[in-house]
Amino acid sequence: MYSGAAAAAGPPRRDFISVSLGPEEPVGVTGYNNSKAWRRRSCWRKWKQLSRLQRSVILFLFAFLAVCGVISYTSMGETWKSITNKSLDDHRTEQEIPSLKLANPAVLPAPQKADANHGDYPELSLQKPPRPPHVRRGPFNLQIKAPRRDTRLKNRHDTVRAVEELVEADKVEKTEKSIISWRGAVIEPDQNTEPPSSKTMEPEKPSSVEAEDQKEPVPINERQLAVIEAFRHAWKGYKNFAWGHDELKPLSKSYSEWFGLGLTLIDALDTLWILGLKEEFEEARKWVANDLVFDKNVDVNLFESTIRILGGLLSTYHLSGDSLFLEKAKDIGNRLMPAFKTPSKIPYSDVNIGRGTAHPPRWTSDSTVAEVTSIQLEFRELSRLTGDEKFQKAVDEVMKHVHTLSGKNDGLVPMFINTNSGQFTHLGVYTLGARADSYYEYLLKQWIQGGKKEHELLEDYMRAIEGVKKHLLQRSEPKKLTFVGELAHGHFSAKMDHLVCFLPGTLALGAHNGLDADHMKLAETLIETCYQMYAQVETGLSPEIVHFNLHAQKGHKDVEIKPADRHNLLRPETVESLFYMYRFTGDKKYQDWGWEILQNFNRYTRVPTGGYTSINNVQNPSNPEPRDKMESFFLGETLKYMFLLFSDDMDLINLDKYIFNTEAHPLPIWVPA
Ligand code: DMJ
Repeated sequence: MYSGAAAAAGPPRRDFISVSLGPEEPVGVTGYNNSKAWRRRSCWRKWKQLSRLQRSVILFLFAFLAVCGVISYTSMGETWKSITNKSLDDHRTEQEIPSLKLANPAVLPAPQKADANHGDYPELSLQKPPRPPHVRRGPFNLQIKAPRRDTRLKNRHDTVRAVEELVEADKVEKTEKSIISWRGAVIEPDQNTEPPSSKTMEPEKPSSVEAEDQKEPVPINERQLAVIEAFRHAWKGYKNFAWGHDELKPLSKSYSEWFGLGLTLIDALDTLWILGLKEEFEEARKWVANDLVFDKNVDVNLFESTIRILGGLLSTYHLSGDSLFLEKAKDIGNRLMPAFKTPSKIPYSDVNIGRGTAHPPRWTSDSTVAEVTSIQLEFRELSRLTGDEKFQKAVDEVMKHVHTLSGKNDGLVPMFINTNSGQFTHLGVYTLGARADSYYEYLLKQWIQGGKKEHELLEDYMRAIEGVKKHLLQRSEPKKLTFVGELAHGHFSAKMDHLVCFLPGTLALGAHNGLDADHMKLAETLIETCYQMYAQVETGLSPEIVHFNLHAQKGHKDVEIKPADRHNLLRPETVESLFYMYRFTGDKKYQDWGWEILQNFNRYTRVPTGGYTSINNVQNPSNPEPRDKMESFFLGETLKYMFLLFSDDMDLINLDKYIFNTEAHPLPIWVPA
């Protein structure tokens, strides 16, 4: 290019040309000599041939170019540095996120990251070294950091959700730093709305457990030993044939899966602890530590996994002080949160804990009222322990919403609620049995858990008990047993599920906490009825559902059983209520009734090779028709309540310090009564 310019120019410029580029003679005429020495000599000769003016011009041009070069180098350098910083920041931010994830896997909403979006983060390489802190430059980072997160998120399927996750993660991180104090299982009245201390993340024993440890231990009595023996027998079957699976099938010596999460093992953890089965507890703990993985592409029922898994892990954390269980609780808690992403905020029944998606059952967009209103104790406690209010907020919102709904009948609620509209559906049917039962239980228990301050809960509870008295109570013939029936579009039905037998215990608990004394009276009459549901049956075991006789008929007992209802699933409700009744009255007849029931479980449901089984026919002692399934609540609830019922230690799980969730997992009361 410079050669062409020279051809058109006058003499000075011609000189310039010959100096800068051209060889002295055309290649091939004199031969090509490209040695360094030749080139040096040739250049020097040329330089010497130039006039002084020419040399000065050339030197001046060189100097000028040099100055320009220095200036542009400096400004390029800044730009380059900023680019370099930006890229280093990218790496740091990318690393920050996985490292948050590693440090606190549970507080990040892990499900979406787990598998679905793995491929969305190719840039999140842990191998890229982070920029050392001293290289950081405030303004650059401030400008770059926020968009950086957007860039990281841009490939995600659900950007909104991803942003929420990051905000949540940041919130958790900040809250954990700002937390100040933690006093174990019980917090001070004025602290109960404050975020808990970051110490809660450490394996510190809750103070209430320490206090109990300091007392003289009350010796275990014979009936308790019988419970321990029964538990060991059940555990033997589970361990031999179903270890790490959901439920034991004791007859076929195999197992069944529901969620594939070791349901029986988790449900049984705190029972192992309370019964003092240390070796078995350690073994189970090891399984939780090494094998319990929630990052699974599996649909779980929100309610069942909350009461059994989240509840079981939280209570075991409180009893043992072992932070492993809190970490696992946080993990499952986070994975269940997508259930609340519905138009009405009434949660869906099912959540895929691996994918982070939730949905209602295939045939309806309704959820069950009991299910959406009986997850509160667990999520509220999870918020208190983690300092992350999102869990409590989600479940409190459900209660507040249900509080305002129309469609109740004197405080009694229908059985279904729509996740789109947030309204009750299938109006006009009222029961305290399946699909509504624990709504009433959790009204009272949340009120107690929170230090008896949440008046709407108490209001709803009191109104509902009045509704029960007004619409559902009747007396049977011939024994005049008071029972709780059902109401369908104005028609009373004398049908009572065994599930309703939670009610005497709940009423007694309310009375113990200062509610009407006539609640205790009602509890006493109802527990008698529940006992009769066992005593009047051939095997001494209650069926799933009974129908009471309203009119005396010769040769008929109070209790009638329909063929479809005569199964027994090893349910706990009556034993649970017996435990409360004994605790609050000290009347040993309740222990004796429980003892009868345990013996009948041993007689008709015990499988010699290990485990207990639900049965199909409580009316046939010679063939109760074993079903080949041991439900997880037999270990989680039934045997636990038996052990506590028989205990001479009235403080063993003190009812002024603990509130049992609906799966018998004790959680601390936030303010001691
Ligand atoms: C348990 O899972 C809980 O007690 C629940 O509230 C009702 N059903 C079973 C036990 O019967």
